[in-house]
Amino acid sequence: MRKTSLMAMAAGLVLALASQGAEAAEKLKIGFLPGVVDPFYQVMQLGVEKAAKDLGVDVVTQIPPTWGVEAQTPLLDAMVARGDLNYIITAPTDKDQMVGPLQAAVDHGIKVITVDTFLGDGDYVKGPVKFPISYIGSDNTEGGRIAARGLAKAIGGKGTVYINSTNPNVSSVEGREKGFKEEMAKDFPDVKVLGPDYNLDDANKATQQTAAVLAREPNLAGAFGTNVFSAQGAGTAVVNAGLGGHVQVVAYDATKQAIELMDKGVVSLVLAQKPFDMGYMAVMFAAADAAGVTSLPRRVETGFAIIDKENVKDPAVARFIYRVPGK
Ligand code: T6T
Repeated sequence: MRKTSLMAMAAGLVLALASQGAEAAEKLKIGFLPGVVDPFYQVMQLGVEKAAKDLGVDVVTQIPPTWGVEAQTPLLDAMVARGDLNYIITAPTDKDQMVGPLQAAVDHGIKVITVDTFLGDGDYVKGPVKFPISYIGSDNTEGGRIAARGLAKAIGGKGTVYINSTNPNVSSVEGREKGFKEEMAKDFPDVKVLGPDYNLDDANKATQQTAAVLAREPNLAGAFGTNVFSAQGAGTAVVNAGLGGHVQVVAYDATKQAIELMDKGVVSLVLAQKPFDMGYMAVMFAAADAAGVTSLPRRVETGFAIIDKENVKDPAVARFIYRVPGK
């Protein structure tokens, strides 16, 4: 969704909140708990903060230094213990293990919106987990299919490709792996898929893992990095091995580094998610819920910008590269 139309919706919401009386707007306090420190969530935070400013709500942000339930749960527990939050906007770092801690937040009267990753199977109407107001994020299975088509095209429809990913049981990357494998099996029978290896969201580990695959598979044609650190590691290993342009890399997440690797001919396709929109919309949803809206969609797909060498200079596309002022 374009930022301008988000702003227009927010303006309507401000009026709705105002008509409820200033008190309701003043009372709203939101906790923002993303997955980890990375450019994707930093851009999401910009969206959260912009919406909070536009809508006149308070936000408290806690960002786990590393990916995982062990790092995220204590921060969540501390948010709940504050006792002053009405909503928590979060990216659960495990689709099953974060159900209990987030259910505890709900039991303390805090409403939950998940962004980027979901709980259970992501179907908050009919699935096993129903308490979040909504999931706002990418259709990651579709993103995996797009990545597969892009990589298959880049390698001429045949050869061996490799997936480097972060962790099992994370809805986002799991969807990407699934979509990628399904699409290759369906439409590209001459492409063999290796992996995934799990790097635990560590770019150095992703580099080592990809280097090991390059060493034992001299004919490797391509690699798919399923997020910022996976793509960074895969790209770096290809560069270190002097195989830029010979081994094609598809990168999920539009970091500056992924774009630089595309300029060097190492990365052939970059999938930009819309983290700003995810953050902005999540705050809007919280405000709308607080204003009494009872028909909010339980799932919102925010879409992609698909970036390649041909369109990377087009401002309509380049605006989706993850840019964090001062970083
Ligand atoms: O790819 C994003 C996010 O969508 C995923 O859930 C976790 O990794 C990132 O934050 C990128 O590092």
